[in-house]
Amino acid sequence: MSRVPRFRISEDSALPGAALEAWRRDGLLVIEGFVPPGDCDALRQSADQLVDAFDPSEVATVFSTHSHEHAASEYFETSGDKVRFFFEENVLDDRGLLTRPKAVSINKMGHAMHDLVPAFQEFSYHPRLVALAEFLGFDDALVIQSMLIFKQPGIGGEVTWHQDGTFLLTEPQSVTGFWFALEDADLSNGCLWVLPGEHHKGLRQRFRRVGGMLQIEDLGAAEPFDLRRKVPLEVPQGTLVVLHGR
Ligand SMILES: O=C(O)CCC(=O)C(=O)O
Repeated sequence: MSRVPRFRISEDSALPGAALEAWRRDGLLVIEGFVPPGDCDALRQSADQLVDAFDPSEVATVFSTHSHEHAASEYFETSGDKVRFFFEENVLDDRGLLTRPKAVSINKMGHAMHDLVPAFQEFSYHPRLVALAEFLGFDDALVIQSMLIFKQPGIGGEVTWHQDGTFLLTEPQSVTGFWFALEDADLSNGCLWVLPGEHHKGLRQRFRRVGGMLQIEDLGAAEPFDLRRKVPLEVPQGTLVVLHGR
């Protein structure tokens, strides 16, 4: 198993040159201690308040007027400028009603907390992130989507191997993921797994609308993921993992 290097920012938000080399070589950059514990906790507290205020019957209304597949697709597709809640598989019945308490049914929240919720806005546009985007050489970086991923105990589908560029395709391909550990993440609670260097092989799939429905389309050329090199990324709270879109 290859070892993924870890870095820390200095007090003035700087990183060593070796971090840039790692980013280019591996297509990922692990920065421990990037977010102070208090900022992680504040974000989780804000998320808890959003969950408390969320009325799951809003989802049932969407689901009651469409087929399940159509409703799920529309609910997802129109969430880019909203704060919506997405459930784990098999927690909604045929009418879109929850079969267990909402707080332990949510898979993720998305996709515009960075523009709509003050604590997320402060977190997402923090000067240390601006400094990092400059360090990585991003030109005119924009925050286009935010997600908070819950890892519910005892329930939940696997997040399969993917490239974020499949879902957020731009010309030229430029999407970059900033994944923050809001609590310690390890093998027992659903840490990330990564394939260092795999981004050199190009984008494999694209998410697009076919016949009114979103589908995955193979882009052809690229070879399959080399899963022999997969690495679990166990990281402490406050770690940032920057992920190349390919
Ligand atoms: O489940 C996770 O933490 C990773 C999610 C992810 O890879 C993604 O949303 O693109």
